[in-house]
Amino acid sequence: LVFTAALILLAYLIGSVPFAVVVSKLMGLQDPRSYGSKNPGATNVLRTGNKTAAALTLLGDAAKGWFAIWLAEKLAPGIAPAGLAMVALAAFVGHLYPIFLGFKGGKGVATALGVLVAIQPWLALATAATWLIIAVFFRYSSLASLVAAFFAPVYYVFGSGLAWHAQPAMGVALAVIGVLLFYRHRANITRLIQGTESKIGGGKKK
Ligand code: NKO
Repeated sequence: LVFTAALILLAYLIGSVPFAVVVSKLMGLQDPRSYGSKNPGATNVLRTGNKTAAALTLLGDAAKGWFAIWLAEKLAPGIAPAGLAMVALAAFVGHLYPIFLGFKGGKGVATALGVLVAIQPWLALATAATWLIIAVFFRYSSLASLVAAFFAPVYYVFGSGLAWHAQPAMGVALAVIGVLLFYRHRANITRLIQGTESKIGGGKKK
């Protein structure tokens, strides 16, 4: 149990590494917390026009979610489903409230994707496809994230028995991740309703 707690803490620390800030610093770009939505995330880094930096941010933030779970399974092969669900949640929470940024982090979309990849690659693919479809049709990154976050737990539960066996604890963790993701997008939700949300590739508010 102490070991599981240590793995949860480790997952939180891994999730806390803010790739938007790290990548921007390494590439000599402005701190993403100073422009656009002020969010340290791939979408906001894209607002600099630097697609490579945005892609690296997405990759890094997703990789850490995947890595936290992979590492926990590696270090504790027999970890209980509830323990692993806590590890998944901890990595996600690390991105939202990172100790390295004074607990002011991102919105968790890329990190949640990484978590899904570790839990169930097909689930991750279905969720990412959902994100992409909404993004292509509506051009709002935030809207795509919200729709994907709603469907991820739904897919997880309803896909159970078809392609995987859903663990109740992990289902709860995904639902909590979805709720937190919505909570972190509340300013985006307001902007979407008001029609002032910025579109992907738009650069600035319409
Ligand atoms: O700057 O407030 P902003 O407009 O930047 O940003 C809103 C945006 C923040 O998220 C990001 C990350 C973008 C990642 C894009 C690829 C996502 C692929 C689909 C993953 C969905 C996972 C949700 C699972 C929840 C359980 O939203």
